[in-house]
Amino acid sequence: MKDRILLFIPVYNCENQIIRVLGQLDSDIMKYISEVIVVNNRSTDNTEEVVTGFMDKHGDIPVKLLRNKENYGLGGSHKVAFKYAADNGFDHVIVLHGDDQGSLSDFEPVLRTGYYKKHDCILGARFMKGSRLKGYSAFRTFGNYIFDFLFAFVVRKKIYDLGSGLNMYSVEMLKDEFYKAFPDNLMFNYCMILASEYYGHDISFFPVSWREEDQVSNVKLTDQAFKVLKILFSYYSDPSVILEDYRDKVIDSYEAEIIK
Ligand SMILES: Nc1nc2c(ncn2[C@@H]2O[C@H](COP(=O)(O)OP(=O)(O)O)[C@@H](O)[C@H]2O)c(=O)[nH]1
Ligand SMILES: [Mg+2]
Repeated sequence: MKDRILLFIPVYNCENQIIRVLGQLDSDIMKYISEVIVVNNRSTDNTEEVVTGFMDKHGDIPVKLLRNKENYGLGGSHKVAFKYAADNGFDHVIVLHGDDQGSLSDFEPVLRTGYYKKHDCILGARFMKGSRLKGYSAFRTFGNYIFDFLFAFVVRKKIYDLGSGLNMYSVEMLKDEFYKAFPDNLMFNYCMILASEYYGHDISFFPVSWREEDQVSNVKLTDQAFKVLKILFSYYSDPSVILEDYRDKVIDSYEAEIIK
């Protein structure tokens, strides 16, 4: 039987970029994807109108628009989407950020060859042989190499990205919600890397392209760097810290309403 693959697009104030992301959903890539969910994390701009406008024009593309009950952050949006994937019988879920920094077509070989079936997660890598970066300063690239190296040391496998915006997960691996108490913010992906070592998930990196043009990054570089190091060192001294609750606010159930 054909795998059921869900494409999850997290969006937060992406009114200018989301139309380009949805424009990537051509027939070459949609032949692999059963459904697309755009998860709006309570944007304050016209992101939703742009998405519904696209849906009206392209009735043939199976897109749904969901709106989080509260602003859950990027990590929280992952929790909404992972649960949706499990509840609705999907086999795999692809994450593609809604701010048009990545290209879904970079995963076409992964999908065509069935490479995704061989691993629990395929992580898009920006800092690997074959990766292509546009609009990234040398400093930022260098910083990422250092962090990848530090994580690699702790988890004892090669790490080529701590969290790009293009990743693919097997839903089987996500079913027990080991990630439920991970941070709801942009730190979510760092914990997913540590979890891969703790739970023995089989992760594999795949080189992707990444661009920064008109996007507004919400990562505050130094602030984030310190927080990441703190989690990394505490995990290094005692891996069971991964079981702690990393959220600022405990949420029992991450819920989203289907808008359209
Ligand atoms: N910053 C931020 N991004 C969110 C949130 N919810 C969903 N997102 C989406 O998460 C993705 C990554 O966020 P971004 O700020 O661009 O981070 P960066 O690309 O890693 O610098 C984008 O597609 C956002 O639209 C949120 O609450 N805050
Ligand atoms: Mg971004």
